[in-house]
Amino acid sequence: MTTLPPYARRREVASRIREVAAELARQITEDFLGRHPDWLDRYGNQARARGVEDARFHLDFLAGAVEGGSPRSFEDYGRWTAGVLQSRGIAPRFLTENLEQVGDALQEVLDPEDRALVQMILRAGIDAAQEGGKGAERAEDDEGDPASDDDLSLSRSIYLQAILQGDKRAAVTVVHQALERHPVTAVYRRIVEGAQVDVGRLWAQNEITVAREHMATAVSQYVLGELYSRLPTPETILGRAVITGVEGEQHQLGANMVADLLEAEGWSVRFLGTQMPHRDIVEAVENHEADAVGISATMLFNVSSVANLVRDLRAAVGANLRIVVGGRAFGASPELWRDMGADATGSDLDEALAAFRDQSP
Ligand code: B12
Repeated sequence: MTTLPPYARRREVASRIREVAAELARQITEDFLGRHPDWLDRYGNQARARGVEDARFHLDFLAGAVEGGSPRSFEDYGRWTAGVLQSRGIAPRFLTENLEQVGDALQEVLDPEDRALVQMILRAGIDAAQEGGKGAERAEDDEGDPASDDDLSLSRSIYLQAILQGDKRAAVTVVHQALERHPVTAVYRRIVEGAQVDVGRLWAQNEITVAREHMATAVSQYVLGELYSRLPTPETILGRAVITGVEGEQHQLGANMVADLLEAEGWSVRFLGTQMPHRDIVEAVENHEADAVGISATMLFNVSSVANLVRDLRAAVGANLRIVVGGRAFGASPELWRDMGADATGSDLDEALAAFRDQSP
């Protein structure tokens, strides 16, 4: 087992991988198509464009896993990618071949002392990909639905059907009915979040189109607005917070939930959405005179963007600002929040709220 180098070193290696990623993705794809000329016959120029895109994705995710020091996150990536490709008719052996190419190409450009770390993390992904995506589905299922036989599970599946049909009224009715019997955090997490995870799984398995996924998410976004209007408005202010995504991150529903529930607890919250230039985030934190900032990232390749924002906030506002980071990107790298200088993390709504209350572990 390779011992992990310190975070600062891992960040440098990740940054080196990102620096060469565009060029390596092109080289790897040319080399792959040279070995498999039939792909050009079958997919035409798309083969090249898609190949470069995929190889770039492998490299960007690998950089995220290296920065996080987390073989498990690249293992998840290997399993997930194998599943996505398999459901589109591409066998896992092509993925493992592609990932082996990534390893070979990186050997040439990395310092000798960094190669073992990168190979160890890459290997976790290759081994998982070899299993052919088995288990990817289960991991997603478990994530959103700890108990499967209660009425919240039933609400989740009715809600899922409603959002897949683009039926706002039905979706709103399901959550309103559930609110009569369950706490609001359970409704957010078990119904809205659970169904969004289902939508992701259906997209990954090629069972719904991107358009359908967008429509379903637009309905959930609307439902969050509806739920917001039903949240309590406490009179005492617990503190002031800014919640935001980072540059490069497009997922914002999770951060939106955290922002709304913090507000319901008594925080004065400004929610910035995502894809904001970091200097504007820093300015918003200063203008709101925030005591705390919540930073959300879903994609593993955005963890360095979160680290950059933490650094910029510390430089501008100082050590007293409470910085809480979270989102799916942190799921398989349990120590990363600490490494990047944040004060706390939380993997779900309850943990997120506790992290702002300064009760995190
Ligand atoms: C909707 C969606 C999109 C939408 C997002 C729109 C929007 N307005 O948010 C769009 C279309 C933009 C999108 C794009 C992409 N997506 Co997408 N997307 C999803 C989907 C289906 C739902 C996301 C969601 O709403 N989840 C529900 C929320 C509530 O959950 P959450 O974000 O995890 O938040 C919770 C916790 O993480 C935590 N939390 C969140 N933020 C914070 C912050 C703090 C401070 C704390 C403490 C806690 C915390 O609390 C929340 C509540 O419990 C997911 C499936 C999934 N499993 O989530 C895929 C998913 C995340 N996407 C995926 C992919 C691959 C992509 C794309 C790469 C697709 C592509 N080829 O273009 C791009 C990447 C874009 C980018 N650069 O960011 C994959 C990621 C797989 C992987 N291995 O990483 C997923 C898992 C789908 C799948 N099963 O394959 N996506």
